[in-house]
Amino acid sequence: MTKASRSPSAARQLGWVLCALMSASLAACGSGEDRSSTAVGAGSPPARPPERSAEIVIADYMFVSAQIEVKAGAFVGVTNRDGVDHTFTAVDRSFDSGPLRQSQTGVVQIPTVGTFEFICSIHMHMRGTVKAS
Ligand SMILES: [Cu+2]
Repeated sequence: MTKASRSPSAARQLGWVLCALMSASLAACGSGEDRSSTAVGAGSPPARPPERSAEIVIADYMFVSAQIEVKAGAFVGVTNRDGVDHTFTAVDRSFDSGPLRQSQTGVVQIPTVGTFEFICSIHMHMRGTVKAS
């Protein structure tokens, strides 16, 4: 219930006039007191990395924590701790990290509700299951 008080525009105008007088025709009044002078750039805010709901580690040609449960739409991080490339790939291709090198982490989004078997598409015996509710 606070009433917004009027800004002291007189002081602001005085500063502006002084600045205008001093710089005369230079038009160099760069003080940022006029908010309309702050250009809003066309650039979008920096993209935040998606918040991950689960982490899977690949080690010794196996998915550690190979059975996970997440919400549909969740992001899952997969980190390869082996010296060879692996992937984190849904059997039905609902998601695919692509090849992950040693120490590389990929992030995939689980698209819908369902149970997704996943494999490493390079080593097809590596398996696990994501259950999305
Ligand atoms: Cu592999």
